[in-house]
Order: sequence, then structure tokens, then C-alpha cells
Amino acid sequence: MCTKSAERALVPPYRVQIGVQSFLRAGNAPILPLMSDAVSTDDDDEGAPSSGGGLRKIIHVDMDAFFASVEQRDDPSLRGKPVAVGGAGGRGVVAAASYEARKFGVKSAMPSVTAKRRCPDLIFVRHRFDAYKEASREIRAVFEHHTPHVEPLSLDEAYLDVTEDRLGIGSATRIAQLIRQEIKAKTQLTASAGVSYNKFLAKIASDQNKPDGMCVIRPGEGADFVAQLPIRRFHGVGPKAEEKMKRLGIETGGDLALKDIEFLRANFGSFADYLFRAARGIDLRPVSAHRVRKSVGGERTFSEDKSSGAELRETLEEIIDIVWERIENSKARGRTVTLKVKFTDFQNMTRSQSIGPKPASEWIEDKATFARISRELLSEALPLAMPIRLMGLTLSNLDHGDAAQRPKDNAQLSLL
Ligand code: DCP
Ligand code: MG
Repeated sequence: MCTKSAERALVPPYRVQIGVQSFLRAGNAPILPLMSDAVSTDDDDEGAPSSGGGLRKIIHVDMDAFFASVEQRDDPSLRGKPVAVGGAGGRGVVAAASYEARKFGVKSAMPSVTAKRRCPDLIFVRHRFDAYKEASREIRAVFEHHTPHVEPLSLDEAYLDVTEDRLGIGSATRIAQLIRQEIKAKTQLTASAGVSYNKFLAKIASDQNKPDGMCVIRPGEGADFVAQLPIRRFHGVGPKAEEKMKRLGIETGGDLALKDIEFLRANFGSFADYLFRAARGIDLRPVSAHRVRKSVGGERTFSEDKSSGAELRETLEEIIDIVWERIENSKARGRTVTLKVKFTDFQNMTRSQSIGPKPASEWIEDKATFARISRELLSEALPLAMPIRLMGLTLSNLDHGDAAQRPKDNAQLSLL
């Protein structure tokens, strides 16, 4: 079992994850790119093969201080120094912080002014997205070398199912070590890895000994490992869910495991089943090389706040154009349009409208309908209580055809 290194900063999970979207707060949304993909995933149609009743071997790999490390690699004068990637100006936000900066409490998603106050020597660097994408391509090639079952979560993070690895190495721990070495050799960057028998545990494990660390949670250790974890370390439990759990007397995985499923359902709705299993170290989600979109959309952060109706309408038209192009490219059709705005005090507001009621054959399939609904949503929301810093649109309730069956993992199920 792994012990936790003392200096590690806790980084909240911020990316959309299967079945837990409602608990992921926009405050944790990726800072870059500004026009970001609002894409979430579903259990997919082509997961890794079921283990045939045995336990799977899963690795979660996550690069250390990714954007900041790329900057330190490419500019030696930044090495060993507190570095933040992001805009230094009044409205800037830290996208990534080097581990030297984290010692001062600087972290992702923090306003740059706060970061500078905490660490007066902090060096701000503009992002270079192409460099991060290039490093990301290199690490994916390393993963693919070992297994075809790679589920990327973002540029710097992926799940790998190595139950049957390409090179026949067999030991997931050994494969994880090799992957970290190969990444270092190819990119001069460090990665941390977690090895376990499901995704939930592997992700927790990769976070355990960051940076440049590794942790293995073996069969039989999962429940004990989870029992001592603060619930904030559970992927998908953001600040709001944490607060609620604390009010209910749940501080650790162990506390969570004492609650029955009815209690969890009453308090956490659709999140309950995930929590119930996670508290026992169980996670049945397969590693999905081909992800299915739940929504397609985008959002834009402005360089200056916007408040007048005319300004907002104009911006909406730009977002409609960009998002509709994405919808067309992804060949998606859906039923629900959601408008999201973020106010200057960082509070979010969303407004949704679905077409229907049934017939089920009805979809938002043309730009005019998408634009009309988007405009209606904005008109209904006007006048806004205060200026906004971000606006976004998504199309959801997408048409997927037949949903896939989840492969069963009997060895884990029998633990229930
Ligand atoms: N990122 C972002 N906005 C956020 C969080 C992260 O733009 N709110 C970007 C910058 C990060 C990269 O994504 O470098 C990867 O995110 P991680 O959460 O993996 O954080 P880091 O790799 O920076 O650090 P860690 O060592 O904790 O993984
Ligand atoms: Mg990372």
C-alpha cells in the first residue's frame, strides 16, 4: 500500500467523468482553451475486453504540473522556479502551477492576483497550446505501444487497460514503470502512475505520490485504502458535495461505507450508486477507447465583462456559429440546448430548453432551430443581474442509437 507524500497539493478533479457530471463544478473547468469543448462521456460501446471473471489490470497516468513542466523544459531559466501558466493581468487565472509555486499555495483555477499575493516571485508564462498537444501526442504513442485500450481523459491523463498487454509483460506495475521511463525519455517530462484493478482506484493511486511517483493498490487492498481517504479525494466530489457530506457526518471513505444505499440515494440521487461502490473500492466502468459524447458545445471567456443586451446578443451569435460548426462536424443531433453564463462574481447560471414533447423522431437538426432556441434562452434570461465573464452553449440529450451493455466484472461484483 502507498503512503502519501507530505508536500503534495490536492488538485480537485475537474474533468467530466462518467456518471458524475452533476457534481463537477464549473469553477473546476479547464482554463484553456478559452473556447473549450463541453464534452462529456458515456459508458461506451467498445470497452476493453471483460476479464472473464478475473480482475482487470488498470493504469492511470497523469503528467506532473503538465503545462508548467513543458514551459520549464523549454526555457531552462524557469527551472526550479515558481511558474504559473496563465494571464498575469487583473482577470487572469492560473491554468497550471509548477510544484515550486504550489508550495506557496498557488494552484489551478486560482485568480492570478491571488496567486501573486501568495507567491510574490511567481513567474507568469503565456500558454503554448501546440507544445502541450505535441507532448500529449508523444505520451499517447507510449501508451499505444503497450495497449490498444487507452482512454484519454485530457491532454495529460489517461486510463489504460493492460489486462492483456501488447508486449506480454504481464505485470501492470512493471508496465507502469516502463511507461514512466519511456515518457521521460521521449519528452523529458515526468508522469505519475496509479496501478490497480479498476479506474476509480487507479486514479486515486496516481494522485497519491505526485510528482514523479507511483502507487499500486492490489486486490484486497481497495476497501481499506478508500476507508482512510478524505471524501474530497473521490473523483467527482467537488467542494459543494464535500460540504454536503460533511454536514451529513461523512468525512472519509470509511464514513461513506457506513451509509446504506437508500440513504445515499435520498441525499445524492443518481450519484449514489457510484458513491456506494466507490466507498468499497469497486468500480465497474470499462476503459473505453472510443468515447461516446453526451453533449457537444463550447464556451467563451471574454477579455472584458459584458452586460448590455445588444452586446450579449452579438456574442451569442458568434457562439451559435462556432458551436453549430462543432455540432455539424460531430454529426450529433440532440434535443436540449443549454445556455450557460458565468457572472463576474463567478456564479454560474444555466437555462435549458428541450424540443418535444415526443414524437421521439424530433431532433434539433438544423442551425435555424438551434439558433432560435439559443436566442429564446438568452431573451428569457435578460436583463441579467450583473455583467458576465463567460457565455456558452451546449446541445445534449444526443441521439446515440442503442446504448452499450456494461461488461460485468464478476470478481468485483462478488465483493458487494
Ligand atoms: N488545466 C487547466 N485548467 C484547470 C486545471 C488544469 O487548464 N482548471 C490544465 C493545466 C494543467 C493540465 O490541464 O497543466 C493538466 O491538469 P492536471 O489537473 O493534471 O494538473 P497538472 O498536470 O498541472 O498537475 P498535477 O501534477 O497535479 O497533475
Ligand atoms: Mg497532471
